[in-house]
Amino acid sequence: MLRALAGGQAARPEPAAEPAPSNKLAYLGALQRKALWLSTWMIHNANHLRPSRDGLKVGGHQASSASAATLMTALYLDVMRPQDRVAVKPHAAPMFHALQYLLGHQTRDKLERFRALGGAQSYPSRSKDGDIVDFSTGSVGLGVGVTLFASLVQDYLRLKGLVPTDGPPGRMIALAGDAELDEGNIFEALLEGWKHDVRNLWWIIDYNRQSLDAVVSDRLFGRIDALFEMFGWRVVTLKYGRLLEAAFARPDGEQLREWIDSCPNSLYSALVYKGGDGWRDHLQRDLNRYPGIRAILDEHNDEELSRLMTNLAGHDMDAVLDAFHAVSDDRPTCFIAYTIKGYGLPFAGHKDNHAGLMNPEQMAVFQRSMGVPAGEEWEPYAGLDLPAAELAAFLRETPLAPEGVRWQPSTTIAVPPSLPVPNGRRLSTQEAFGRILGGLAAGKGELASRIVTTSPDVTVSTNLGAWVNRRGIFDRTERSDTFREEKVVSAQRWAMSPQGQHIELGIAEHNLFLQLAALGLAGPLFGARLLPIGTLYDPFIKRGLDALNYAAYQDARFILVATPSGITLAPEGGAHQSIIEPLVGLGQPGLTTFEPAYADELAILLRWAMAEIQEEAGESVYFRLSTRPIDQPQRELAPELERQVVAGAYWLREPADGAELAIAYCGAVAPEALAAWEVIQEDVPGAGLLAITSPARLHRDWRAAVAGGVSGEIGVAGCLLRRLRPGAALVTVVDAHPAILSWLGSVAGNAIVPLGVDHFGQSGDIPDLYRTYALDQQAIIDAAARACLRAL
Ligand SMILES: Cc1ncc(C[n+]2csc(CCOP(=O)(O)OP(=O)(O)O)c2C)c(N)n1
Ligand SMILES: [Mg+2]
Repeated sequence: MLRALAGGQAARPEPAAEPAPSNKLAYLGALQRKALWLSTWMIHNANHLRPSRDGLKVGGHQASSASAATLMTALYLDVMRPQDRVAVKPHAAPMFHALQYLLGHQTRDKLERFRALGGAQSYPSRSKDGDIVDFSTGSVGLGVGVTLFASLVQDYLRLKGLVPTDGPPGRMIALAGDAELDEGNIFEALLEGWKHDVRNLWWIIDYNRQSLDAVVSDRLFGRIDALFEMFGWRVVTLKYGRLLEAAFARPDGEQLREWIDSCPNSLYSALVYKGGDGWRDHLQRDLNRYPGIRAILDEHNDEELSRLMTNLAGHDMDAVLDAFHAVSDDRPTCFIAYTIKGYGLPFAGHKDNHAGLMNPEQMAVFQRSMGVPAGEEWEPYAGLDLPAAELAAFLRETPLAPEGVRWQPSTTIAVPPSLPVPNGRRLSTQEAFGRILGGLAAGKGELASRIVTTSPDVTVSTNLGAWVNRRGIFDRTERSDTFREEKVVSAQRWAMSPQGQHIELGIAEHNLFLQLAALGLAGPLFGARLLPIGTLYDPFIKRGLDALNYAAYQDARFILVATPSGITLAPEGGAHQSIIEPLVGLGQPGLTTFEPAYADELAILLRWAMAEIQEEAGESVYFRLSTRPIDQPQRELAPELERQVVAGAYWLREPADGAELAIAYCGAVAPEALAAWEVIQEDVPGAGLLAITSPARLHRDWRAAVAGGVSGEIGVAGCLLRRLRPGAALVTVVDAHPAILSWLGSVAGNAIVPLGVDHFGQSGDIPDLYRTYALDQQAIIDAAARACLRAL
């Protein structure tokens, strides 16, 4: 095992000057015991005592919780301060709930309904467990990563004076499973954090050397400490507990250390599982090489030997407290805490224990060993050998005990009734976006001061240039723009300072979404609302999709501007053209998606989005924009039309009542749809042209309307399409997968021919590509003819 960092008892900072109260260790020891009991009992109750109606195993992670019992008890009941924020490793949720219960922030009812509807969640969840959770976790690696970006957000707010700075900053803490470090996103975050000189960050690795399938290889962790140190982190290794350290200090005791250090992970784990006689057997076999161990074997019975050999520092409260309290500066710190998965439970160390559950017989034995009387399983202090009143008083004094301190209130930022529409006869939506934001940057209002933009190395090419020129790039320190100082001409200023309002990221879309998750939680996490806008290339949404889902899952609020997109990005070819992203936008909970065609629509929608992300029941907003300049309608949008733009669709050309045909388009193909409509309406007088700004909103509205059970209710799309004859022909056209609109055929029973792209793109110009992929004027006219035939 223990081979991994053999000899590497890394520098542990000196213990804090202030001594711990003498009985603190006893209280924490007792409460840790209770938290272990409650975490296992809540899982047992869910699996064995609650009646099952579906025959499914309920599950829960007794071993993962036990592994983190000491670390989490130390954190929650002693070390953490109200301003600290934590991402708990997903599979320690039961331990988390147990500790919250002891603190008085979780109810017995929810524990009894662990993993049931409305009960404590399987994995800590902001949206389901509420105010006790800082960061949701579940998809391994993301919780760890988001803490890094949250520390950057904290700096951003403090350096600008947007939050009080008289108190110390919070520490952003991730309690990570060791296998989480297999996820690449952690290292992407680490690189980005180094560039931004992140502070106040603690990553505590529960190094139990087990993942889901088995015991992990010894090799990786041999490099982990060096890797963190390379990025400027302090590494504190918590390897051996006090008992083992004392044994090593005996004459020849070093031989025991050597034996353990050279023991492979899998053998150590197997012996943990086998217990005292297993250890004795193996140690005796090695006495020739390590004769100094004999005295230790002679002086310990099997039970004592087992306790000694499993005395890793991650289960030694004294060692854990010392290590945590010793860190008082803001340097990012990685604690590698050696632990045993399932510590204290019958399957401790067994390679298959990840989803293992104690059976009723094992649980009965465990209950006796915990001294918990039957019927008092949920009692907070039953079976502990310290007076309940003292434990309760100790808990009341812990810094996290007071109610209502975690989620911070923040004020709403006023959004003006309208944003100016960029003028120009020909514009792309991307250019319009850049100009609207550039206009806001020039203003002095509070709205602009709360906007923060971020982009993974595509700031300029997604048209954030004007914004950045005016508002600057954020950095903890002033950094001059060398090109400007050297008088090299550039349209783009690139100076950095704490006042900057753009966070420039390296190319890693995962990082962008984690950054947006953290920025989008600035209100509840730190008490100051930000209006984050992230830009990226549309096809690379796929690159960070799990992190986008993660951000949405925890209800972080932000605006995502994805551009360029589709085969409309013609010469760029298939590698840069997006196809399925609008479907992602439609399917992703927590996200509202728009694909406007014209600048005036975008101005309305961007304003709406800034208000929407601040609504209690609002969502984040995703815009899919294009680089194709198109002729702009010269018009004043009436309030009713504005409402329709937001609702998702309006008639660009009204149909006659009972019309035989309509063309519905979305986004950059507007000119082709318009040109086709002009030809078609000569043959089919009264044909309509429907402008769709949000397939996603239309779909959601339609679903809600038909699910509502009101007879004849077919929502916004239905009301629009009802203008046509029942069963009339409908052609939909979009530079994306056609499924994004093809469902429209079923809204009012139209004969539909959906056009769109369902093959990889390729290089070309727009006329060639639109012809090849059947999006051009002729393709629309042909599709209309086919739809009319189907509609007969
Ligand atoms: C992204 C992702 N992939 C796979 C899983 C399934 N999974 C759950 S736990 C786990 C292993 C976790 O091991 P570790 O992080 O060491 O946790 P611990 O040993 O503390 O339980 C895996 C692969 C997941 N939750 N998330
Ligand atoms: Mg593990």
